[in-house]
Amino acid sequence: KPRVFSGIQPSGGLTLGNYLGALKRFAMKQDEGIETIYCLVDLHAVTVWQDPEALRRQTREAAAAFIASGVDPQRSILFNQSQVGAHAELAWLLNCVARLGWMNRMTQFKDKAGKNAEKASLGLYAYPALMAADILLYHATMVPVGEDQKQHVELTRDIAAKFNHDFGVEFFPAPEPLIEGTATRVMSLRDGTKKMSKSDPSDASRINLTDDADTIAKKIRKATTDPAELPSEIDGLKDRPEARNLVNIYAALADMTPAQVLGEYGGKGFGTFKPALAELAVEKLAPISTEMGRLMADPAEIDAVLGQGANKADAIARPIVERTYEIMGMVRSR
Ligand code: AQP
Repeated sequence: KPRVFSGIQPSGGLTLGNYLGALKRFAMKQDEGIETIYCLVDLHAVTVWQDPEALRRQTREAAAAFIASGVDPQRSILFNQSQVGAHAELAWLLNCVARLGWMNRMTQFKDKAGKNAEKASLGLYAYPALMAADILLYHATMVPVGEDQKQHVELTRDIAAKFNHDFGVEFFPAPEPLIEGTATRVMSLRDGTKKMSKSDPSDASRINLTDDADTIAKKIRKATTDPAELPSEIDGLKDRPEARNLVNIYAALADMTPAQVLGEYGGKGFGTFKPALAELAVEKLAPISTEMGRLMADPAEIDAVLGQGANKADAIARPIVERTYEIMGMVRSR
């Protein structure tokens, strides 16, 4: 039976990249009638330092962003990871299945640890094994993610296969990464070769879901671009990462293909295209930030939603982690 699992770290305010690469598609999967489980991965967030008060606020804000983007807690399971203990339990078991050689190939660790990897937390190194646990704990078959997470889903497949092979079982199904649409990798507004990221020190590099209309318009107006006009064919975007990024963002927001966008704006300059993009972005994002503001006014209600989601998640996860202990030979007697 198809089952979708995906997550987002509440490690800062969410960006347009998170919205187009993840949240918008999460709501679409739910609306296709597939069973959907969505998690605010707070255990992943603390692999780098998080101020405790900020983490609490960001977790609630991320929950509000999910709901405002169309994830309905009645139809999807929405919860924060640390409230379902089985995530950490299965992660430990999978730490003992994953191989150091596999972990050493993970590019996200290299990117996030930077030059001084000795100073990175052990948790940051083990991050992909925790992510494998998140997915396998629900026997999820589909994982909608942005392009940056593809390698981790592939590692999850390797961990599942090794577990099944080592214990001679067909227990964990191999999940498929779902990387769909024109916004699988939204780039920084300041540098078309870098991913738009909530942890980028430059606020001008990203659009936050909580930015007001003026801020959104200003950031798009100031986005780095070359001086040429937009081409009429996709091929013309090949060596123009900044132009390509803005066209892809427009396409994803408008539910068009990049070719359709160029059909409309090919031959026009950024003086025309940027204001049109800003208007479209404000039109699509303003209702989300308004709804987030409304939900954030009642944090107790958000906490209640996350608690109910955690109960539903636990009902699926607990038997699967128990079975994993049994398969591995641990005595279960209570
Ligand atoms: N720029 C992006 N374009 C498309 N998809 C993106 N995602 C993130 N950035 C982009 C997708 O959002 C989901 C949640 O990501 P995450 O918050 O768990 O971690 P991340 O990928 O590390 O995202 P950030 O924003 O870059 O966070 P920081 O700065 O904290 O590392 C994933 O599906 C991701 O692909």
